[in-house]
Amino acid sequence: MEEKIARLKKQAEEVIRQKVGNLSDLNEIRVRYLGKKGEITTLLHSLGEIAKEERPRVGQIVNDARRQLEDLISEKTAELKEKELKAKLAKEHIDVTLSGRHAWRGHPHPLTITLDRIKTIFMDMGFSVEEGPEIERDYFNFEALNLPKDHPARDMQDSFYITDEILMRTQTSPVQARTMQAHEPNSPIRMIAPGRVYRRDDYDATHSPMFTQVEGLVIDKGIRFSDLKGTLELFLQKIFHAGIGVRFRPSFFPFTEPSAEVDISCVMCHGKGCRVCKGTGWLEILGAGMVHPHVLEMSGYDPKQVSGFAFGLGVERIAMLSYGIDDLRLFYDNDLRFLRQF
Ligand code: 2NM
Repeated sequence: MEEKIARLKKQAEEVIRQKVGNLSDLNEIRVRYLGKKGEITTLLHSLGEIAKEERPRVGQIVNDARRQLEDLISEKTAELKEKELKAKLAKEHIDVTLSGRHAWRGHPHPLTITLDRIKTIFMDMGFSVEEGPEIERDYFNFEALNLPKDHPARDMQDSFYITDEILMRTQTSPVQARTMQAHEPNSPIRMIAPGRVYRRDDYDATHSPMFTQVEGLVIDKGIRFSDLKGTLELFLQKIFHAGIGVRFRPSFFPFTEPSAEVDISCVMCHGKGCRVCKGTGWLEILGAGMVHPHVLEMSGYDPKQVSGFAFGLGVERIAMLSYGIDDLRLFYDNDLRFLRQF
């Protein structure tokens, strides 16, 4: 019995000292010798098999062996815990000298920047900013704007119809018609209507089936063509630069009479003639005119008492000329290499 105890103890001590490398192995050893069915525990239980006089002495030896093993296991546990902590700290160690990861900071899209600049210029001149639906009734999109039934824009080939009566708006002027009808007849209006418009078109460097427009409308007693000229000249000086050349050419729109197309001197060559202005020195930038009497009448205004001017421009075109962008698709493709430049 005594020999067996000494052998077991020696065996356990050797394994703990030399073989055990982690806490879970150590626990296995503890269970094997000191657990409920462990070898030392079993020895204690078998004390009944030896002579009565021998029991206290042998019991003492087994208990001593058990206590010493327990002490050794505690010691080894502390040692292993320390070792595991050190390994963990080494693995999770943070290099505080490493530069931090910066958060991505977003910014407005170049079209939004351009539209905001346009809005600010008109708001500074006392214009309100009005919005309306992109899915519009044929009546507001065409009828109320004096577009005849046989006008090419009304063709299925040129507009996105949803039903015979409903389509994607092809311009933002329906917002002007809606605003006039929402007003007391003949009350003054000074508004712009920015937003997306839709036309059946190819998608290439200069065409898109969706683009962004700003249309403007001013109605009051005694509004004249000179008000149109002054307002648009000031707008163009502010959106491009002071002193830019501006010229008005006669044109035609169903909703205005007289109508004009407005050019600026080429922003690339300053009027000398280049590829962008196709050698003319001028760039077409706006359409405008005095609101047609019939358009005023249809929305409840009396052309004998008030008059007005209106205009329309493309936001993409202004952004392209401001930033020197030569491909319209860059605005819609969401390539961060492009967008990060603004
Ligand atoms: C343009 C050119 C000329 C225009 C007309 C109207 C309204 F509602 F008053 F009739 N809104 N916008 C207009 C006039 C638009 O775009 C090139």
